[in-house]
Amino acid sequence: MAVRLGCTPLHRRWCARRGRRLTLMSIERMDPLRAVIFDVDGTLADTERDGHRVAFNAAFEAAGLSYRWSVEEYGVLLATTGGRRRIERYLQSHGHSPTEAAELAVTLHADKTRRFVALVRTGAMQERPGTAELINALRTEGVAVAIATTGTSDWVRPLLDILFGIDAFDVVVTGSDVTDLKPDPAVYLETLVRLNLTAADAVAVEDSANGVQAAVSAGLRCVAVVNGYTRDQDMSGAVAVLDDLARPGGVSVLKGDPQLAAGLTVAALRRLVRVVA
Ligand code: XBP
Ligand code: MG
Repeated sequence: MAVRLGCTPLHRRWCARRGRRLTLMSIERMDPLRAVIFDVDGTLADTERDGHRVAFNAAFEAAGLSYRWSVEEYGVLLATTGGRRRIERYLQSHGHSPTEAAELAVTLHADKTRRFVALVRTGAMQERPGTAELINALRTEGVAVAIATTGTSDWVRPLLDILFGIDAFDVVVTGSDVTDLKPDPAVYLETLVRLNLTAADAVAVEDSANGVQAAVSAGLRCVAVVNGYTRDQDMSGAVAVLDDLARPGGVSVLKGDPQLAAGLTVAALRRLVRVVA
């Protein structure tokens, strides 16, 4: 467990010398869990298969291109994070020149983003079970809630607002805010800067190997909550792996503390932030 200034003997002596009592703020600082940083796609909502994939295909069709990404093929393409980069690489592997692929990817991705926002606004994207309850519980207990996603800001904000209310989040960092996407740690490092916290103060919740790698490279402890696309990925960097955040009757613990079978709670996250990475 990281020892924080607010709970060291030095800090107590410092307070005593100045005639100050340990204030409520100091006591709050004793909470080892200061923030939980959530990924969005696949973690807070199952957006990929029936959301982004459908919007990518509609954009191909509207542009007069015959490409269609099947459920299975899309699972492989997800290895490339970032929708624009995903399209660009795919087009290059299908005979488009690098210049043409790059230009087409920009327009296709802009159209895909508009279509995905429209889909989100129909209410088609649902939060994963237990996410809203966990976010509310964290807020009630004074733990900051943040977002670190590769997704584009134009759809991330409306989705978060519809599912949880945008005010539920203290910090939202998206793929539009950083140059390097997951598995690069940039989005997590930027989130920690905006939270004004160190990695020892927070836990990340992710669904994919790329996401776990990004969080762990930023020095964070990370819990993976897998889904159909990510269940068989390498999650060795995660301190725990679950098949869901919450489920009546409990979740399956694929790695980590068996107590997590009760689901991902604030108490469980407090235990995880103490795990020696
Ligand atoms: C999500 C992504 C994104 C989404 C599509 O990764 O890689 O590209 O698939 O969103 P993560 P955009 O969950 O690890 O953040 O089209 O806006 O990129
Ligand atoms: Mg994800």
